[in-house]
Amino acid sequence: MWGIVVPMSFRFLHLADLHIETAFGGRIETRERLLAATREALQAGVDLALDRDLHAVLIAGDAFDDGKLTQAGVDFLMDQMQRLTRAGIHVFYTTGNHDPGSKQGQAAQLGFEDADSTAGPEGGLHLFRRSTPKAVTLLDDEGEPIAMVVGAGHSQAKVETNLAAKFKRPKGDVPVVGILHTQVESAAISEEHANYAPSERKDYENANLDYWALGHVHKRQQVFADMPVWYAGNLQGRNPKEVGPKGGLLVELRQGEEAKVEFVRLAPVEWHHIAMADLQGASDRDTLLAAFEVAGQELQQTSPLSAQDLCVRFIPSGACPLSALLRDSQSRMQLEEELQVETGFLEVQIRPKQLFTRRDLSDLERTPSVQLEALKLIRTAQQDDEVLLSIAPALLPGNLGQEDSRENRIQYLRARLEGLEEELLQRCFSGEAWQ
Ligand SMILES: [Mn+2]
Repeated sequence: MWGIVVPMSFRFLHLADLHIETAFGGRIETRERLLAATREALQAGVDLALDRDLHAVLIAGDAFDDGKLTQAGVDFLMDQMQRLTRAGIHVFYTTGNHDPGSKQGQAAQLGFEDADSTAGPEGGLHLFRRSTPKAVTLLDDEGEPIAMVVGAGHSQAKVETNLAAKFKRPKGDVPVVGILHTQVESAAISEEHANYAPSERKDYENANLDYWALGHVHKRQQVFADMPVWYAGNLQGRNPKEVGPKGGLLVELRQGEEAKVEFVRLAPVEWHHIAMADLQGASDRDTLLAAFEVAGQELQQTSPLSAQDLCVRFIPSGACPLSALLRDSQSRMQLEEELQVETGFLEVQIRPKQLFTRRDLSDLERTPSVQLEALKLIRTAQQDDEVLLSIAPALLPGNLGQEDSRENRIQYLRARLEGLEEELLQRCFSGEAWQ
């Protein structure tokens, strides 16, 4: 409506952990495809930024692995950056543990400028490589502020100080975005990443920003349900652990409103896990192969990607008459090759997990093994309190305290043994006892 000024929104793409040109596992074909895929994913992100006419692209660290980026990689990266700046799109790049910002490091030599306090309407490449946060105000054609981006970088490879704690909301009535490579200690799968620049909930509460573009943990997630703190995850899954669609977060911020965050799929290749828990009927090799193929087809039908862009890890578990075949690395490799040809997937892996062949208990009785003896001992201890107490150490680490009565000790010890019988049985059944 005329006369009402709608506050301008700040629109950007949040990317992180590009790891362009890093080594991968898998077949040679898979490695080559993934190498190209990391580049294609970035290119797709740049295409999207141009297409949507965004204000900025934020790269939250680990754009590459320092010392491993070839000249071709540098050229590619900078070509993409220049496509953005030519279109008036700013790039804010903060350094991480893999691409630290020391003078000798590659990040400092790419051609980015150390972040200044303002950025005009023409596009620019802004680098945060020092541990003290710096605020950049983005200005529109009229010189009016649109938003502020506050960033700090890793100045060397192993930053152990909390960088997030140094962030403060700058004054002004435009949206403020923080960009940082950090290990938020409570984030999902954070235990799989090195604890660099560790941060915690209260840092984000104190800073009170409108959005945090984080990098480091490769799993995409909103870190706190009640705060706009996000990991974009890595851009392209590079190994079997990095499953599912990968890409970036498209963010729209309006002063006084909640951030609008939308995931955009950019990775051209995806890793998937397929759990195969129902293989009891697979008593011959052909039936087994067919079961894998059917599961593969189901994945294919739900994925927009073509078979040659899917890397699949099958995880057979539970009872299966052919568990020995699947557990033997040589025959498993042959199965993987056949499945790869049959399905057309880029990569096929089979990784059994707690797979066993069901046998009669009487089978166990006939074959002496240490597992069987342990099984018997546990059964006795479960039934006979004296035996249970006799095998327990005098000092128990549990929180028994003043409650250290006979009754409580027994209860505590029983709880410790729970599930152990099942585990041993499985080991006996899986044939481990005889190998
Ligand atoms: Mn990292």
